[in-house]
Amino acid sequence: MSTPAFTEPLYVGRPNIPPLREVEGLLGAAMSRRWLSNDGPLARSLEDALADRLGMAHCAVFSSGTAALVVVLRALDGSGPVVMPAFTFLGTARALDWEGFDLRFADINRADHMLDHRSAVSLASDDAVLLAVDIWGQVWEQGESPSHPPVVVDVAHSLGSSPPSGGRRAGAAALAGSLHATKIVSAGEGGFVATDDPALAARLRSMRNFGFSGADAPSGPGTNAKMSEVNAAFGLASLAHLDEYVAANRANYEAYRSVLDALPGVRLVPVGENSNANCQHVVIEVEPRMREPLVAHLEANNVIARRYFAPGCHRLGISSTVAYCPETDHVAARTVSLPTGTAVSPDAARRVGDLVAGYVTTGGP
Ligand code: T4K
Repeated sequence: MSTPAFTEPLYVGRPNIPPLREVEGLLGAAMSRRWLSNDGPLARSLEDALADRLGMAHCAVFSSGTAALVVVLRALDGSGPVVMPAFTFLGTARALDWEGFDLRFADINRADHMLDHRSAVSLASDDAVLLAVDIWGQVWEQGESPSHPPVVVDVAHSLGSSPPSGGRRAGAAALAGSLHATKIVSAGEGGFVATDDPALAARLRSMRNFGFSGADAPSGPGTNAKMSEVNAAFGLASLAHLDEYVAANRANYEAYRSVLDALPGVRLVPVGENSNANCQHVVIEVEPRMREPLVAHLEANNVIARRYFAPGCHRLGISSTVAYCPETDHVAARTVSLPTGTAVSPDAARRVGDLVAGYVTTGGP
């Protein structure tokens, strides 16, 4: 067997790591205070910093992005269906199904992999909530569609991105995100919901804390979805470096683009063409017959690529509604996610691009 191109594995989703002394400083203060969870000062500071960054009036942090999504959909009090794209992390569909939500899967646009407005609206009854997704770090915008239900946007991929036109996105009831280890800003595990609605923010805070609205004051339904101060310390230190992480991702995107742009047999999803996108994911499409051998070829060279997001959520057998999502099927059969983030240098990205280009142009297997 020939020598792999990389001596150490390159992963998709390698965490961005803030300086240890910054985490230590925050953690040390929490330890001195002997306050480790339940709406602690670090969690509150993280909420203020996230609200500021997202341009929203309120933010509540959670134990995970999935918990944030579940709680905000409960807090919106929708008894109707949740319409969501078939092409997203299947964990979201699994968790919402587990919680008893009636899911309807809408199709996506082939060009950018984002939720197709028309498909979503065609599935939405008057009592529905629309869960859109900022896939790969792009920003989903509501557009001019007149009859939208309330919109929650899953911003797990897009912290640090803004709409192509600049400014602030309009119209969403809430933005729900993830601070998982694999995200651009990490708390190890964590999530958040940002909203301009003070009543919704109060419900979110109560629901993540067993339904308490104050000490010994039960007020309604709830669970334990709180973020600890340990996670908040890591999240705060990490958030302070968001702009550096975006710059590293963008440099890697440009390195990949210099090799893969306009290459026959490969389509680089043009996430970075919006100069306001964080480029958290670098994704290519190849012919379905090429995908498995290409992933195996990369792996043999210590490049651990991923098949995000295959299969489409409509193929998991969890919706009562039969979903026809041909664009999702088309895309999910072709995508390969490539390593990026601060653990990958632009030079390494270029070399990974060369591996892809060399394999595809020689016709693969
Ligand atoms: N919405 C969207 C659009 C999402 O993508 C996600 C999560 C969510 C919502 C839900 O948010 P959370 O509830 O997770 O906060 C991973 C992540 O676990 C998941 O957070 C993420 N999306 C999804 C895209 O990727 P897996 O099952 O692929 O994880 P795993 O263990 O295979 O790790 C992914 C890669 O990251 C590996 O190649 C290794 C690397 N890695 C991972 C960890 C945890 C590291 O290098 N270091 C690490 O510490 O789901």
